[in-house]
Amino acid sequence: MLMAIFDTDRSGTINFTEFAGLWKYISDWQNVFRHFDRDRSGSIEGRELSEALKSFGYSLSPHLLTLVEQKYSSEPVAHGYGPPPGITFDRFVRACVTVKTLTEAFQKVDTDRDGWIQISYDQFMQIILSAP
Ligand SMILES: [Ca+2]
Ligand SMILES: [Ca+2]
Repeated sequence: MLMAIFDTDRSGTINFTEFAGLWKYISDWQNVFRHFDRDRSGSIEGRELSEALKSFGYSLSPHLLTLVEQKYSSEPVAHGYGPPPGITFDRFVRACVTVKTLTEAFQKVDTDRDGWIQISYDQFMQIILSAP
């Protein structure tokens, strides 16, 4: 996913300029992640997720927040080691980029901004496939 975003000249590799962009992007995200990981658990969970998304301008219903959390949380660990429960860094970035991509795709179609859209199967598939 990162490769696809940062390989801006689509050469299949990441050159120095692209790498610098990537590095800046990751360190920015790490700051965001640390900022919202209020209990310093190493993962984003519950309120931390809703606060993060709200600060990006996405106010999801509690039901949707639960779905996002379930979808992007690490699998529970049976043996007591592995990633902490909740959403770890790379999954957090993916969750935010997905929410952003899908929300923007919806808003582009919802031209009268009433929160409802009527779309064809083709448009629906385009929106889903545009998500990372
Ligand atoms: Ca946390
Ligand atoms: Ca509409």
